[in-house]
Amino acid sequence: MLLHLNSTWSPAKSKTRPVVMTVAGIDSSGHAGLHTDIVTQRALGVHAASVVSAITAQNDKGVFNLNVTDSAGLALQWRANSIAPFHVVKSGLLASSAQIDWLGAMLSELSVPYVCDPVLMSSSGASLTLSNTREPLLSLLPHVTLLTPNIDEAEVLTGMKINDVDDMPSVANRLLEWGVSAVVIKGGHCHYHANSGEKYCVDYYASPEKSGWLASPAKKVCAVRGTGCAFASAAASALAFGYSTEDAVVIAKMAINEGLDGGYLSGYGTQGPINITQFPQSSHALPVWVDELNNLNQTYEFPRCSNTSLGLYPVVDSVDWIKTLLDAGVKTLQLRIKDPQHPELETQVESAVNLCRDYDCQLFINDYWQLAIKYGAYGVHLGQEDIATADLNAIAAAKIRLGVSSHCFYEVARAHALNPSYLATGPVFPTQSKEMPWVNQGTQGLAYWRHLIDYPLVAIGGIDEGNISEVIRCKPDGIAMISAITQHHEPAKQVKELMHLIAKQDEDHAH
Ligand code: 3NM
Repeated sequence: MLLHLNSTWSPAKSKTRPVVMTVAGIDSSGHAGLHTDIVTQRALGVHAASVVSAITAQNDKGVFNLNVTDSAGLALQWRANSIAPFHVVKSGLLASSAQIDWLGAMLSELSVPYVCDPVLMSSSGASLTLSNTREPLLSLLPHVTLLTPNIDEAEVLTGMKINDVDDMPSVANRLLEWGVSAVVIKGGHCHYHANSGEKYCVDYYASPEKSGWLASPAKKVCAVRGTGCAFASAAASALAFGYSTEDAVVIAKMAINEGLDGGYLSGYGTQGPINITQFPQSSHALPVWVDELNNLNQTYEFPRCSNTSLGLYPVVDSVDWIKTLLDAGVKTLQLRIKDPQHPELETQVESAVNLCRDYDCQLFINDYWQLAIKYGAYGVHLGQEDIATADLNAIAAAKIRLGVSSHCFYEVARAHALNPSYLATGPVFPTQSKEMPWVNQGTQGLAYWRHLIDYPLVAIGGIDEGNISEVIRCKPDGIAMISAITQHHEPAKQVKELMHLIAKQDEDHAH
């Protein structure tokens, strides 16, 4: 089940939590390893069960002792934890080939996701394993749902060199060829310098279905450790909630960004731990997702909506509908004609644009951005599939507003890269008007996005007169609807009543 957590959500209120089983080592300094895994997983809202692979004596200066658990000890911890179901397995330090072989045997009997953080050495540079574990780790790769190496680890595993970020995709592809379902190579201090002068921390994600770059502006932070453990733990927690691997890496990057801001020096050393304290929820932590690294050189400046309170936002498929709704007083509209072969497509767009201009109504044309440019529409609304193919520069140059659909963290991060005029999020409730592979977000999900997103936010999907009050309480800027208007026996009356409800609650909020 996919769970969205709203801004006031607290793990303590939740009676049942998914479980992540982590196999990793204890770092006595408390800066990394299992300490970081447990703190991060609990902060994100899952239960952290653990299998201790090794107890290390270490600090910022080095590793002074490595006490490795034998296979019988590992098996007993695993078995003790297995009396209850667990939802994801996460591994950090696996300190010997015997431990890796043992974990491989356990995983071959399981079907839960497995996040592998291939820890090979401490950040002080000291080895943390009894022997070279590269070969045994390679044999684990076919079990891996998400592999999270840093640059050094990706180089050791593949034997390939990463001199700069451009080298990351071929290394990730090699790891996919070797059997992992998805990999994210964390760029760490290997920054990307965009033409704008902005320096980005970038991670490269690849799976057979999707690939792309997660980027956040590089920060000046104190010397924190444990970021690798925290990233993998946050991603494992997200997978335990049912998120996809793309969403999991966006959530993990957000958690890291928040945890870096909260990082501190521990008092007895020159370093300290990353400090993740919550399921991520600050807008500045949201990375951008770009399909190509070069897209980071592109900054878009779509005009803002004149009236950012978009209000009731009917989505209709003809000029006849538009006339009716303009007369009823609607101020934001979308023309959505799904058939590109529609015989009157172009005249419908032209008439709709002219009519809405006369009524001072913000009209968005769904999909047909060339026609929107040709007739000078107020805005264009694009789905995620269209982002890669539409000429966004031409839309921006025509000074046409851009609205983008989103359904999950990955899509929000991808839209964020475009700096759109508004972001639509859905489906809030079950809808019959569009084929919908996405889980309903509910009002909890909508409230979460409202808290996180700085853009004008449009709620869509399954909204009607029965549930609109719940939606209004989440304070989206626009409420988009199809069937509750187009299938109503008195659409003009329906629209007036819905607009009245929105205006009334807006007034109540203002007082
Ligand atoms: N987009 P109704 S839901 C066009 O979630 C559309 O992106 C959605 O229709 C999304 O108001 C949707 O009848 C259909 O449920 C909305």
